[in-house]
Amino acid sequence: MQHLSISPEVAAAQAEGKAIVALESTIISHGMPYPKNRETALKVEVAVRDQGAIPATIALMNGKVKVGLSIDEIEQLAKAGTSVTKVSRRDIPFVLRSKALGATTVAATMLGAQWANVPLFATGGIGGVHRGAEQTFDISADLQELAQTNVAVVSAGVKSILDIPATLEYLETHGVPVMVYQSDHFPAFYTRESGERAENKVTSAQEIAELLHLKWTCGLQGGALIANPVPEIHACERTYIEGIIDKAITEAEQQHIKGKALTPFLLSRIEQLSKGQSLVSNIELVLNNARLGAKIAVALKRLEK
Ligand code: PSU
Ligand code: MN
Repeated sequence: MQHLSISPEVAAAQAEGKAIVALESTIISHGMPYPKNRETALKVEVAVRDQGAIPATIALMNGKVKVGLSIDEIEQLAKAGTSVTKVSRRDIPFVLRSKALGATTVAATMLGAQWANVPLFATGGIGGVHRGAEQTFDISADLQELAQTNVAVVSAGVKSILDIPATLEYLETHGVPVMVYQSDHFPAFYTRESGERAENKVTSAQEIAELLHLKWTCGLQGGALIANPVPEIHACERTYIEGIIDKAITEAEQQHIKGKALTPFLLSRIEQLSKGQSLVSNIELVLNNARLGAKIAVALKRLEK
């Protein structure tokens, strides 16, 4: 891909056969407030390194898809916040042409990772089928990307700003493997349970890597979703956070917020309404996902060799 710019560190890691973990940038610009977003993005990179892998945060800059950002570039994204363009698959050509700063969603980060031959990506939460999608048709492009791009995504499940059963049905229809790490319950981001059961429980990073390797050596196109429940001590109380999510959704409806603005609106309202309590869970689950992601990336590299 001629519009790709791989950082020297990531390029060296590739040449040496080291494991790499892709990381998204919309979570920095639109997912958390400054300066917690900057602090978290940098901590996530350290968590990946501690497990023996190299972090590759992805964003659009100066007409390139950049894989591997410097501390200054992360700072720039964190400070600019929601003034940065949120880039999903459809937005890539526009932002490359304008050379604007673009923060990649799960979908666009998966594409950047695939172009750079990085099969593993860790984040907080993915987009999915929104509640009321039977009326609005609001289904995140992240799900379609999981169906077609060969990158596995580690997330803490799906926030209940979304219709979780419908999201799981969509993934099933599109042949996306969903595995839940060390739990019988599909997690709902802030909480370890969503009411949906885990159809495929996995117990180790090695097992996950073997499943991914099998999928791809069979020539099965597309990604996989690895759901990693938030650690118990950092989980939110379910009825409390559900109440806040319902309130945020009602406000979004009243203010006619839709399209690409909806998810960032809900994320920031949940954070405000919970007086920062949800942010603590959010940060901890992202770090937890980075650690698991790095372990899987290391195990995958070993299988490839
Ligand atoms: N969900 C979260 N945190 C996030 C996002 C979703 O819990 O930061 C971001 C991700 O970048 C995801 C995007 O890919 O929102 C989905 O946006 P949309 O629903 O507009 O597709
Ligand atoms: Mn949408």
